[in-house]
Amino acid sequence: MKDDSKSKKKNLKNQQLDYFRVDDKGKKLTTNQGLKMAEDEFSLKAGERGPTLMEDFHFREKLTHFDHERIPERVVHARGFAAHGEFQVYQSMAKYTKAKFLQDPTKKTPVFVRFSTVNGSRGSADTVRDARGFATKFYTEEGNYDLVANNIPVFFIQDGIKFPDVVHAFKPEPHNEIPQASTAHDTFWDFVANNQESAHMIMWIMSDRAIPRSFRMMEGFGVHTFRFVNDQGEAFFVKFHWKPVLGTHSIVWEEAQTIAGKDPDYHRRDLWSAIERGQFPEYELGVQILPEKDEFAFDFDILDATKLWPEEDVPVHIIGKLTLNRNVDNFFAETEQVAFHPGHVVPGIDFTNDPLLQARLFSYTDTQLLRLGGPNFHEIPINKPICPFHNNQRDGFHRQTINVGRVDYHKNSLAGNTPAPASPKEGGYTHYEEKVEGRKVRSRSDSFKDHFSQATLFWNSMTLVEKEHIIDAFTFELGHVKSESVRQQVVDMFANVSLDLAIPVAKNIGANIPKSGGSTVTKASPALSQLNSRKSPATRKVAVILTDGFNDADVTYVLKMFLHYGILPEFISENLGTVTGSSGTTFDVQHNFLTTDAALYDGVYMVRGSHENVTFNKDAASFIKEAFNQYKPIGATHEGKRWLEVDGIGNSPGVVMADDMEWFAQAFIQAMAEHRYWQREKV
Ligand code: HDE
Repeated sequence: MKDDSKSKKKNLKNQQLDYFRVDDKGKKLTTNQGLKMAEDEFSLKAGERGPTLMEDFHFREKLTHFDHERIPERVVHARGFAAHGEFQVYQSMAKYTKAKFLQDPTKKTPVFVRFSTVNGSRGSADTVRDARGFATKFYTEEGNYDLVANNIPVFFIQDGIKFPDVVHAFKPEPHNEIPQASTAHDTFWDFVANNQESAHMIMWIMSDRAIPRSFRMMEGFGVHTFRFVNDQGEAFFVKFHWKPVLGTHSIVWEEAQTIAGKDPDYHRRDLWSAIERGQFPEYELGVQILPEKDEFAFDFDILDATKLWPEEDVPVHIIGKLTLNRNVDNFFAETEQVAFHPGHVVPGIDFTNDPLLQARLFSYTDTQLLRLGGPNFHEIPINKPICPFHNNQRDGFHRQTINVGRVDYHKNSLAGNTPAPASPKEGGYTHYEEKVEGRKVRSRSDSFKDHFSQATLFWNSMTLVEKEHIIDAFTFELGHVKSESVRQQVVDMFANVSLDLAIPVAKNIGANIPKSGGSTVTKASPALSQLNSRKSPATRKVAVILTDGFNDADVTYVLKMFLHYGILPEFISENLGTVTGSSGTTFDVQHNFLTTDAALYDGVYMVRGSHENVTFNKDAASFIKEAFNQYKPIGATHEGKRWLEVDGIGNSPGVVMADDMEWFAQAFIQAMAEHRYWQREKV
């Protein structure tokens, strides 16, 4: 598998980045001016115990550079992780769009994808409750196209002028900068209660969608309604979706909290190591397409970013595949410096009048000017188009291009009036000629005023267990809100979504039961429930717990089956080093119970061995209990079964015990594909 990944790596590189890659290994140390230095440990001093001299240019250069190593973190989506890959369309989309990268199924377009949390700082934990960013830069032959998406299909607000308000409210409170990367505080919920357009997004944020299992198991949504335009100038409304091939899956809240402490880099590590192993993450691109004549065919406004198009009403057509197949060489140069912008489009992709989208078209360049220190950020290798680009823009901080010649204006005669605008036939971008008329007003169309119907649609679409998780999440969040008034306002607000939601939450947090509320919306959209998503045992991580003297043949057989299904075993024993079976087989031990936690695994396989250790046995029993309470598959063979005798775990759903190894392997792998056994009562 490894060799395969290496050869793919070679083929799929974005060639232009190669030019900038520098490998320092084996080289002599120089200053930034290229001067070889004979000493790098001691500053230049007047006498061995004397003061450092101003003359020491090497010391000054090294320290000055270090002092300036940080740039401002992104104001939102500060914590992120990215990888390179490729995109390939399944069939030509010429009927709907002239975008060249969506025409030819044999063509691979290089991409760079950055995943992120929204709220926390750069150093915050990966598994916090939050939306996730899913931003893709397609390096197309017609210029860069950025699909700057989230893993939630709707947004908190309808008009971009409110973005600073919602972000101020969800960030740590300004007087004491608490809490980090969490919405469980007064100002956020005060915003929610007083800006009720947030209701639908809040339902998603309180759901399991906000605690994904992996970046590899998240959907992505363009959120806004965009436009496709074909060669004949015909336009269609379009919504973009990414569907992960492994399905959409989450962790449970207790795990999210434990992992935030045990492995704050959980999602980073997961993505990085999947790519290193050659288990390349894959996502299919889906589009919902509406002809222009259907603009007003719905009971919501398609320009309203707090609304989704139910997939049952407007089907998602799968049109291509994204594969992430190469990790970055350098986090700062690539992941930190990449600059996305919803306004980076190519011919065939255009905007609509969604007021949230319109605001984004301003904000993203503006933010890069500060973050990346000037107007030339498009020259940073990760941002540079792979096609040639020419215009009369010049100068500015950190300019790299050396434009030759004296003509830097348009129109001109001295350079034959070049660079010259390209006609549409030559690939020149023209904006879709939408007819627009109206008075200048600061107001919102009445068609944007229903804030609750789709929040209820979402609630109606959840299974019982997903609903329970939403109630628990509201309880956790509001339980951290100090203001009784804010708590009550939120409960009363969500009574408009469902009393089945608002009443239990009110009880849990000691608020008054709402006197009115309820919804007449009975519609559900099964596509919104994650439990209807694809399931697979592939890339799931199993803790294999064993001691010396285990049954070699049995364990080897099960591991062979794991490998076959792409399941990843990790060995836990008394000590790191090796563990030895009764016939002498040895395995490398990655962890003991002090260095890991059940929350970090998708399942547990209990092997045990002949060696008995009272403390280890006790720790093993609590490890199993934790995995059991997180509804994970548990398997045990031979001696391992004795660990399951605690608290009647043995007879529960998703617990596989057997001595027939063939049967065991099949049943346990099937249980791994099931992921969670919600029907279990906690012990
Ligand atoms: Fe963003 N957003 N956003 N956003 N957004 C940024 O741009 C903004 C919105 C999204 O990995 C910033 O370069 C406004 C929706 C992602 O680098 C900033 C509004 C969606 C990323 C900005 C929105 C997103 C950003 C901060 C409302 C889902 C991370 C740093 C009008 C479709 C990209 C930066 C990356 C980042 C502004 C709303 C997705 C400040 C004003 C809706 C994935 O420019």
